[in-house]
Amino acid sequence: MIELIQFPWSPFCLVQRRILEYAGVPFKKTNIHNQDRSLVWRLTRRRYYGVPIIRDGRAVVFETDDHSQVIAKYIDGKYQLNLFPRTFRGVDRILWRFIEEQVEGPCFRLNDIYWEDFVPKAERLAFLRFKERKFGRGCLDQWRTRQHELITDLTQVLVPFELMLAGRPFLLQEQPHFIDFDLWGMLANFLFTGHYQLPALHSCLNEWFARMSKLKPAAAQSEKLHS
Ligand SMILES: N[C@@H](CCC(=O)N[C@@H](CS)C(=O)NCC(=O)O)C(=O)O
Repeated sequence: MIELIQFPWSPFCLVQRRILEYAGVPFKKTNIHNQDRSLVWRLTRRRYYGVPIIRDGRAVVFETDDHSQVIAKYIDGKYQLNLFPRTFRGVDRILWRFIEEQVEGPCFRLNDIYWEDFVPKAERLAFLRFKERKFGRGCLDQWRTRQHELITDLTQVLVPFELMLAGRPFLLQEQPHFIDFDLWGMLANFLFTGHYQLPALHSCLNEWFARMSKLKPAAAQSEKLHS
């Protein structure tokens, strides 16, 4: 059984969790502590400390750079999900960079404003220190002060996706593409604590998000198509 090693709120982990759910196979989720990456470090033979990673029997799969998508491609190949069709090769890379930079930026900051909701007490010191070392002292308070501005930024950055969804059920085609899962993960991170809703004016995006959240496993869908 595949094991997903993760933080439950991480946008990148949410992407892989949703793909595994879509694959319709049983998988195990192992949550690690933000400040204790020893399991990841050990499994990757001291080559990686980020999350997510997956373990599948003797194989341990992890990203090789910020935009490599090694894990998603591994799951895609193993379960024949066709999430990276040839038609969009190249275009998909531009899109996932945009999603993981421009969309992820406001999403994780808006989620982190409520960090005390999801970081256990014992891990808060390490979490705060990690954030402040990476984004500067007082960053979480600054994001709280800028909350409305960040929501406006997010609304703006989602416009292209709303337009893409005006004419089809998923972002690029009639079936979900990796890009759908990638955007879903960023937005699921934004919505993680339950303090927000997706911008109401993006009605197609709201419908798409609900569709993506209850997507039936790929195998069940193709059985339906061929029955
Ligand atoms: N592009 C990577 C990004 C993964 C990533 O940034 N993970 C964060 C958690 S959300 C992490 O573990 N970063 C390293 C660290 O926190 O030290 C992916 O898609 O998996």
